[in-house]
Amino acid sequence: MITGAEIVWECLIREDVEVVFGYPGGANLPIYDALVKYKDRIHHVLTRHEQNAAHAADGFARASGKVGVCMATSGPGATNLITGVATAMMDSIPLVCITGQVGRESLGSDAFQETDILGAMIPLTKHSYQVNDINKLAATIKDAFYIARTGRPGPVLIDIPKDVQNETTEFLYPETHDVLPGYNPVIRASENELEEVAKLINAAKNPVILAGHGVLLSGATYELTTLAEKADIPVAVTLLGIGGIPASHPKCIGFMGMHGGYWVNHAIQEADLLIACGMRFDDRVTGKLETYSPNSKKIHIDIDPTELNKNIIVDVGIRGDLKAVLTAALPKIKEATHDAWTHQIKGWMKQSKTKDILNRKSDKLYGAFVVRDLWEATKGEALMVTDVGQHQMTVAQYYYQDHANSLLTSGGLGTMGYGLPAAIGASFAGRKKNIWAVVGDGGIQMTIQELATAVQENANINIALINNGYLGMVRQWQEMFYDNRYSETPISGPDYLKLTEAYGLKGYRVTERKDVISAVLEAQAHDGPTLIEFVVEPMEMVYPMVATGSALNEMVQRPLAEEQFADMEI
Ligand SMILES: Cc1ncc(C[n+]2csc(CCOP(=O)(O)OP(=O)(O)O)c2C)c(N)n1
Repeated sequence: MITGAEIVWECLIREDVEVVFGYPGGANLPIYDALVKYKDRIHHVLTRHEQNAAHAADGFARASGKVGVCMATSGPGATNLITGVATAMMDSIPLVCITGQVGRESLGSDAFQETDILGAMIPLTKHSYQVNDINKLAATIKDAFYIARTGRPGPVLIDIPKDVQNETTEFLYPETHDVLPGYNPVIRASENELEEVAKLINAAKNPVILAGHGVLLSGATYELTTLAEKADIPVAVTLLGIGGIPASHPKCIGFMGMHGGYWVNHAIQEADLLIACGMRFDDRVTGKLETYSPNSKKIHIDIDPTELNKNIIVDVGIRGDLKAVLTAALPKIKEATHDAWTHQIKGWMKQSKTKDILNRKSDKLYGAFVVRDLWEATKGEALMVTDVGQHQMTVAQYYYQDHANSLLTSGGLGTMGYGLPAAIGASFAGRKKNIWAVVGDGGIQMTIQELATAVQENANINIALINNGYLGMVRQWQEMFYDNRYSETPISGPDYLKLTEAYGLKGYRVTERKDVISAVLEAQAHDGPTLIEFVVEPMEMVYPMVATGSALNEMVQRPLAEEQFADMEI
């Protein structure tokens, strides 16, 4: 006979969980007490806030491809998880979140630290459980892992009343998950659907593949790249699709959407066929829906049927695992070349390069210069994590990512504060890559207490803090759409060098471009967490930009600066 609390750890061990991120409290004390027995088999990371336990589990999941696990107590502990869980839900990240709850006899009585976390989490999770019978605990945990990682991945909540944690029973871990009514994640495309896909691709003159997060989640990089090569189709990537095809691959045209490449958005608008792979036509990638890619036929392949015909009506919508669908479709696709189309896209690219900040000759330190030099110093091989804001878009634009699952960023929810805890989580994924968290001075101050976690764990992460003294992305919108009224966007912060010293990590400050690469190399060579504060130009803008309500190709481009190379070689 073992306790419910022990069952939790026994189940996690059987699910091959090696690391858990969490925070103890009254209602999960039995679980934490039982952990003492399992310490040699599971590592627990004490984050400094439950939100960050969820972000760290999310970063771990994205970097490892496994299910991330986080824990919190009832009431405020559980509600603190919410932002992290919602972040994971929007980006289809598999998590199992275990919360303590008040005892069953107190449920519904507004007991101390009671919240209806089950009710609160239902819209924010893929599935949620409250386990009121200890004999169902092990099977519920088994099902939770199965649901989290299969189909379209997502977070699953398991809320466990304290008395259930204390009860005892025989432990038996089920061999397989329960039959879950209505849950059938393994769907294959029909022959008819595949024929329709092939017919459209074989007839297209100006096709574009749109590669989303589903490419990474289904491990379809090879199949997608093969399709692009075989039928000579340019590939545009979404923010979370970055790395779905190597950035250096000749068929990869780059990042699409609000801050995507001018040439990428033009290609999408002018295409005669879009092949949308594991993406969801988010408003940040479509611009104004009514004017989106007006002359194209559209194929959409996604594991989640609710995504098909949700934002964009398509000609062929296929529910299925992308890797399986592409594998089945490939033999039906004819080899082709689209030279004129490729040439046209290159022409758009050339036009826009003159306005690229990287071609600006300047002694000033811009965030984009930092990211470009970080890319060079790390040879493009770092595992990149970002926070949310201008620097995030700059990383998407200028850290040319050749590897899958190597850019971790909050895409759907856009959660400031994500970067630092997610990088800590990623450091437990066992990948031998340098980890760089690029964060803004606003975002880092939302979860800055995790510097202590990084130090306690001696996490091998490097933080590139892009300090522009503003909530930069919001300031950018105020400059463009609110007549330069910088309402509540100037933001101060601590002396970061003193702060790193106080927390006990290695700190650097860089104010000139010439020092960027050497600082990056020095930080990387240091064993343990580091932070470099890059003091950058405060009024920098991220260009190009599609304003809300504009068509995708109505992009505001960077004005040419006088200091720009006039006779630049492109
Ligand atoms: C939790 C949260 N609150 C508010 C926002 C709105 N928001 C988006 S970007 C941004 C500014 C971010 O500033 P900073 O972290 O300094 O990065 P920068 O844009 O300057 O690179 C804000 C406030 C958000 N995305 N998330």
